[in-house]
Amino acid sequence: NSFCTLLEATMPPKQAPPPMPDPTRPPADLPAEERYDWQLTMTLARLQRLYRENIRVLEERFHYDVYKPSWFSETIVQKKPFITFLGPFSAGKSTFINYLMQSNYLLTGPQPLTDKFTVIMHGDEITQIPGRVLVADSSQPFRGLNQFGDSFIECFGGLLAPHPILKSVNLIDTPGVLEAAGDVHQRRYDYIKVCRWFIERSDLVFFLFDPTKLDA
Ligand SMILES: Nc1nc2c(ncn2[C@@H]2O[C@H](COP(=O)(O)OP(=O)(O)OP(=O)(O)O)[C@@H](O)[C@H]2O)c(=O)[nH]1
Ligand SMILES: [Mg+2]
Repeated sequence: NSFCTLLEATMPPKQAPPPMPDPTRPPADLPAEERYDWQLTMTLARLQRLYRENIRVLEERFHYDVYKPSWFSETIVQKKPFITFLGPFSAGKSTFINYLMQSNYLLTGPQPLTDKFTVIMHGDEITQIPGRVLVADSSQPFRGLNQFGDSFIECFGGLLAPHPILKSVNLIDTPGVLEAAGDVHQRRYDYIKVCRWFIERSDLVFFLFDPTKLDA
């Protein structure tokens, strides 16, 4: 307790934060079709602020993330739903995402191609973000991925793209399951645990299979 009191004494005095709009009362001049999005954005903003002002402070003070990846904070900070694509290699995961985006952002082809877990997020122009940058950014929900080590972080990255779908969701492209491909492609991180991490945080998971290779 005395340690906390000492810490408090060294912290700058708190300034009253500016008031936030009431999420249940959209501006009267807002068109009806934009009301739902406005309410959603405001509710999430308030939740994030509650987290930032009341919980993050405690987490940081007691180094909570050293002991346990912060499940609660990640869920709150994670603003957009995750849609994850899983399945064997060459099932068409990247092709499907490219089709959704009406683009060729992701490499596709008949051999195992995707070698990174890639989070596709909204941005004004196509930009690659190294995994190391994403896992270090406390405003992003990826800090927990540090537990899988450097070998994994090298196989993780972000891609900003300007498609409007990405304003509502984040898409996650994954490297395919390599059962049939032998040791050549053996991974230097725990693929199953990483998949589980993404599945647990996803709102929707697509498993893709090639019906002509169901024996693989
Ligand atoms: N016939 C057919 N071919 C497809 C379809 N979807 C993808 N392909 C082809 O299948 C191959 C593999 O597609 P990818 O999208 O790279 O597969 P992936 O699941 O991302 O594979 P990895 O990244 O290696 O895990 C490519 O040559 C695609 O052109 C489909 O619906 N029908
Ligand atoms: Mg792929």
